[in-house]
Amino acid sequence: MNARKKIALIGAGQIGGTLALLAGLRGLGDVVLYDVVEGMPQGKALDLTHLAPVFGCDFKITGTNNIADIRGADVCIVTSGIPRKPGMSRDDLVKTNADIIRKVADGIKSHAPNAFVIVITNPLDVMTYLMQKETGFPTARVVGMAGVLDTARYQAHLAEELNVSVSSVSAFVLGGHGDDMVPVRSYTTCNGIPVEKLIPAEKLDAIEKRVRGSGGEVVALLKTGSAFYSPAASAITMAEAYLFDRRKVVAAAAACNGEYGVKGIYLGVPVILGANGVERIVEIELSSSEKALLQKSAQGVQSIISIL
Ligand code: TXD
Repeated sequence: MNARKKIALIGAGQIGGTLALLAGLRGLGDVVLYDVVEGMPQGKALDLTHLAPVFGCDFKITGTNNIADIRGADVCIVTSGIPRKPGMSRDDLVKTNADIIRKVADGIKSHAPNAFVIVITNPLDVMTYLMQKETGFPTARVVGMAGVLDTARYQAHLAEELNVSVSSVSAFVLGGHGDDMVPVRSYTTCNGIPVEKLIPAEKLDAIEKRVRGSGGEVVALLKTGSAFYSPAASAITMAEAYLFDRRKVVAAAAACNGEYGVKGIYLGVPVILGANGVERIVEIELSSSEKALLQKSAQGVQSIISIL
């Protein structure tokens, strides 16, 4: 019989707690919730331990302030850092969160050297890049979650506009996880029908503008903190693709090595996620305006890397 998988959640805040709930409900394995705040991960773990019997879920969840407890984790999902406050850009976060990522990377390298690492902390593409550099893990085992979420936001608003099921909309949002992300209209369809044939261009422009600003829209409404349900769900789908070798095609921040004319940085591109992590970056032909936007987005990521 296979041993249960171990999922380490680094950061037990809003997203970390939701990740623990979803990992438990979806039967990913046993969960370790780690945070520097004393008592909080233990409290959330105890609460979730009490939830498990309600749904008949046999997952073991522990909370800890000792990073060594992530020992031997199969998957680490990293949310440690500070979230955006209203009016703050994702890039303002760079210095504080970089120091946190360096510490956490050191812990992952020492205690979970074979883990698949999914980074969520903002600024996403840069923190994922830093995680890979600091751990020295193969690039296939370090990936950033943003594209799944940005794509889901695009799908949600397109489905709303078309008044169809979200599952009928297939879309891609590429590029960095910032205001210059690139919704790829040319590959976005409603069950194979190009959205451009169903929705007028001006309406699509407005939807894409909203998608680019969705994170900020949530921040402005919440006033304290940023989105957490949908980011957690998005990372869980990526963890499942790895743990269950789904070979799922998703948009994710991956280490580009010349694909899309981008080299040496992490950027949101279509990837196949399976048992080896990022199995492959899928290159699709983009329109010239989409190409130009992706280049601009890559330059934005590069300029934050130079702050590090
Ligand atoms: O699409 C995406 N990638 C994102 C990213 C979508 C939404 C939010 N995104 C970013 O995720 C956000 O800007 C933050 O950088 C992270 C985590 O967001 P969350 O809402 O979970 O933030 P919280 O609730 O503040 O939780 C962060 C936790 C908090 O409990 C801190 O005590 C903890 O991180 N923290 C640490 N944990 C472990 N180790 C260290 N060093 C540490 N420092 C802080």
